Amino acid sequence: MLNIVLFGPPGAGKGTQSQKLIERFQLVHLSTGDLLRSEITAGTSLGLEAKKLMDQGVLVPDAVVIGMIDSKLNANKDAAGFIFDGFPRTIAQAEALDGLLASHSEKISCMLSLKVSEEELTRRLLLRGAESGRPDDANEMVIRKRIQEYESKTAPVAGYYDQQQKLTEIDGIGEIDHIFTKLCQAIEACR
Ligand code: B4P
Repeated sequence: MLNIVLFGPPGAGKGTQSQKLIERFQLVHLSTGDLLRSEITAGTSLGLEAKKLMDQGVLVPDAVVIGMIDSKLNANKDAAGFIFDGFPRTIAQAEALDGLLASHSEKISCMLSLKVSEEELTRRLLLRGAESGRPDDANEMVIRKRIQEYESKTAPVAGYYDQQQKLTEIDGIGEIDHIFTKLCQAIEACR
């Protein structure tokens, strides 16, 4: 199996690039952001709780997202592999993911980390907020909070994979297709 963690701050291009990578490599896309937004749209109690946190720009509890990933792994046992988009976002989530994959005799192949400046992230997210109306993209204060959450809780996850020699950093500024080519090259190198 090819199991890729696509990593980076909010607005780095994870969702954008995941769409292209799943087509190229025939992988199952697991985005915890998308899974949480589906729960919100469905009006479940999990979705209602998550919405309060997401609208403030803070992370939802580890146990919630780990549970969602666990059930998706179990539902896709025949997959050629997975792209984890926006997960893991804490060290506890990274450790849990290793445990879940090990229980299926699997492991992470590599982590690809998109590097983008805070100024560019804010510009992209405000633009998307204006176009899509996504509440956590509409307000600059919330965007700054999401970037702070990333710096304090999520950025250390890159070190976790670096210790396992699975981390590749990619410049996430520039043409989407050019960044996609660099991601594909990095995936070919880690297969
Ligand atoms: P996510 O849905 O994961 O949101 P995100 O990180 O902001 O989006 P992403 O990074 O995928 O956006 P993209 O770059 O594709 O999370 C939302 C919230 O859910 C979190 O704040 C948190 O509360 C919660 N959550 C999710 N997962 C969690 C977890 N594991 N644990 C706890 N809480 C969790 O796109 C951004 C924009 O940039 C787009 O408009 C795109 O068109 C544009 N863009 C992309 N590439 C570009 C490029 N090269 N040049 C110019 N623009 C580009």
